Amino acid sequence: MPANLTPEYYKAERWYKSAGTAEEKLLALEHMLSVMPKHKGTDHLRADLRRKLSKLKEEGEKQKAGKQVDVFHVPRSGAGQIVLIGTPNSGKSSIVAALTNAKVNVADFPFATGAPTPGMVRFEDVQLQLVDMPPLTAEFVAPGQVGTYRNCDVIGVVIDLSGDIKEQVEICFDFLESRRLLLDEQTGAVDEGGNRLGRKTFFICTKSDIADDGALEKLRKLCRGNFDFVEVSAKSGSGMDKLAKTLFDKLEVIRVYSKPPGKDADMNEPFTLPAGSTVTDLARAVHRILAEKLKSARIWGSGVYDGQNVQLDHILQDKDVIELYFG
Ligand SMILES: Nc1nc2c(ncn2[C@@H]2O[C@H](COP(=O)(O)OP(=O)(O)OP(=O)(O)O)[C@@H](O)[C@H]2O)c(=O)[nH]1
Ligand SMILES: [Mg+2]
Repeated sequence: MPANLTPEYYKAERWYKSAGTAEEKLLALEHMLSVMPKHKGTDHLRADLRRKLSKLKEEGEKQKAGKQVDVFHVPRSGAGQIVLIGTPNSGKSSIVAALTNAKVNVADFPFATGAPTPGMVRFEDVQLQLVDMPPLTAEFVAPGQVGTYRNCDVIGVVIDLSGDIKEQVEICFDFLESRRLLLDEQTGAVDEGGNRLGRKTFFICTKSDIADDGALEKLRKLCRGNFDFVEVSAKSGSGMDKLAKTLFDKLEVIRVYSKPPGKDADMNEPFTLPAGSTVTDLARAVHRILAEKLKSARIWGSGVYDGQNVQLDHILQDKDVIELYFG
């Protein structure tokens, strides 16, 4: 009986074949099983995939003891991590060079960047991590590359507005969709353990200095879903301040300044916390053990009186100054 496999299944199969790590292979296999039509024609294939899956799980348990170095794993730093994606020569390294001190390779030939390269972007009083990446093409994605995206907070899709916009969009969407990295209406994208697979995504539209009029509009029309677009030029520097702000906004973090009782707050070193964090969350960030002894807090900031006493479950706002009292 024919298996009659769907395009979604073949997409998942490509994800499996290009996966560079056991974790990613496992996710891909689980997805292949979940999108495979269930009928007699697929019985054998299903059994085969289940076997592969349990073998991978067994091997994973064994390997946990001695982990290998993974060049695609970029340890996080600062208030959050944004990783760039794009086709060759789209201008990824130029953006990282413009916003950070990282030593990246900008060149007018493709595949100039061979490994993830992080740099720190300063936005007001916080540091954000921006990661340059090797390019994607329709034919080639470095094994393991998906791991960098899976691990980040936000994905920035870099599109060269002076290039073939349709082709770039197709290549980037194909990669992100097939690896379940997009957050869209269908993908609350979670794996079987309930872990989130998708990442927030937005578009950085570059080379605006040499793009045709209407290039950005063309890009907007090609992108299915609800995305933000920031237009920049690494050559002229236009749009770079807005991009730094967008990187901060996309991370959805707040800055909070801790104030010792009776003294001024240290306004140079904010704590960064996920938006929606409470006074207790801040106390945990300040000192995990002391947090249990937190008794009360006073806040200077938006929506409160100066020095107002607040409950421990009070939700903090960006730029609040807080005095914590421990018992
Ligand atoms: N005119 C113009 N040229 C740009 C701009 N940004 C990048 N370039 C040029 O485009 C070429 C490629 O830039 P890179 O930043 O190296 O591109 P990349 O995406 O990192 O390339 P790969 O590492 O190969 O993926 C270089 O010659 C840059 O000088 C821009 O905003 N305007
Ligand atoms: Mg590069």
